[in-house]
Amino acid sequence: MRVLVLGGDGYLGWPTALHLSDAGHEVAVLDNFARRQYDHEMGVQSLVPIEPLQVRLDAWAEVSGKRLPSYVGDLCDAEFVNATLREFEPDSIVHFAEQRSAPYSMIDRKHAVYTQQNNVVGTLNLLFAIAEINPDIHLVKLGTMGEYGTPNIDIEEGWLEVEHNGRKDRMLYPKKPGSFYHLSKVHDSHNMEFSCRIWGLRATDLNQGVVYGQETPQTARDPRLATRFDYDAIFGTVLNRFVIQSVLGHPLTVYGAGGQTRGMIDIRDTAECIRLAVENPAERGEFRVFNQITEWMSVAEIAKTVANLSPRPVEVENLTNPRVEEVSHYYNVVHTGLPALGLEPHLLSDTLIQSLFGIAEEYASRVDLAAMRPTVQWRSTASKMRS
Ligand code: NAD
Ligand code: USQ
Repeated sequence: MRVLVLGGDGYLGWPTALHLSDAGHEVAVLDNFARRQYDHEMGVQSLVPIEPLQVRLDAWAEVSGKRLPSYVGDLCDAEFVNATLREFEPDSIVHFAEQRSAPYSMIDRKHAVYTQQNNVVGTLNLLFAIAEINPDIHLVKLGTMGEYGTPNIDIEEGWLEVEHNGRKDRMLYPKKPGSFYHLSKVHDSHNMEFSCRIWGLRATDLNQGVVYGQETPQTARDPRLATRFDYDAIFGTVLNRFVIQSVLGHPLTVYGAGGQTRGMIDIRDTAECIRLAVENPAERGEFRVFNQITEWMSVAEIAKTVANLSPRPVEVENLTNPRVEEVSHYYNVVHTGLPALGLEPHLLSDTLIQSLFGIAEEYASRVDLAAMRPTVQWRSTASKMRS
């Protein structure tokens, strides 16, 4: 199949593009390098050095014999999106290309508006381009488990059978997201469902949990193929941060008591889930939702697991939670769709955590410890408007 990977220079988009290429698909990548800009803006960098996109593409051509075409531009530029679809003629589009940090979206009004504009407008441009150029294209879009929040009932895969006043209907599962970023994904999901229902498009929305890990079989083939590994309080995700903190002897920064529970997934499974979704497309008119997680853990459990395996003694520091979130709650998620297509998960293992310790040790000198402490307070996003 011809697969266009949007956000193909990012943490997940790059290894997924290589995984799809390795599986025999004709892959192209698109990116506007916004993620590299956020590093400059925040004064941080990936723990593992990453090469410019062209160097990565040359390296992949050397090791695999396959040269992936690249398209550099912004999804918010509708003409660029249309021209890319006309030129590459994809069968499937994998959409990773959004601003994906919850804390970044909660810095202030400017960052909240940027996040929603970038994510919602980019996805809308894409939906219009697909409808106009080839409605048969299958859109595989990265959503997030955080769209649901932490409701006091089981989380179904996207849809809920509702009985109200004696009548029944199948509705989109109600959403209770926890940041302006997570809200942008809710808006995307509604726009996608609308486009499938009204225009007959086909889309798969992958509500993914927190990703951990840094290496895939493809990125391990050459150091120039490495993907990013973020540890800072804005872009670093919880398990990756705890691994790096433990290697540096920094206390593990558990927000609050750590009772908040999140769905998790290994980066290798992310790439495999995308392959499965691409190779088993949704029907025309279908808005299909999968919950892309393999297990769930509380933040306190993640800290304990990392601390127990750490090469040196570690402390856990229970910081005042900078976010507003349920810290003790019910959590039970249906996630049967992707295993039904053949996913065989890599559950969190001692071996994986130990391999991450090795990566963190190797690049520990690149860490700026000041970037480890959370600086964005959920409750003060709005009050900054008054200052
Ligand atoms: P990332 O920031 O590393 O990658 C996103 C890429 O998209 C970046 O390279 C960025 O430059 C590009 N991009 C952003 N806006 C763009 C635009 N308007 N036009 C073109 N390119 C643009 O993020 P990631 O961690 O790889 O996440 C990828 C996707 O997966 C995101 O949509 C995110 O919400 C979702 N997701 C990530 C995680 C996680 O733990 N990392 C978990 C669940 C869902
Ligand atoms: N947390 C800590 N200490 C830390 C960092 C985080 O206790 O040092 C806690 C947070 O309070 C939160 C949980 O860990 O309860 C997860 O935080 P995170 O920063 O790892 O993940 P999150 O902000 O939810 O966002 C990440 C990705 C995002 C994706 C989401 C999946 O950045 O793109 O959508 O995971 S989900 O959480 O399922 O919505």
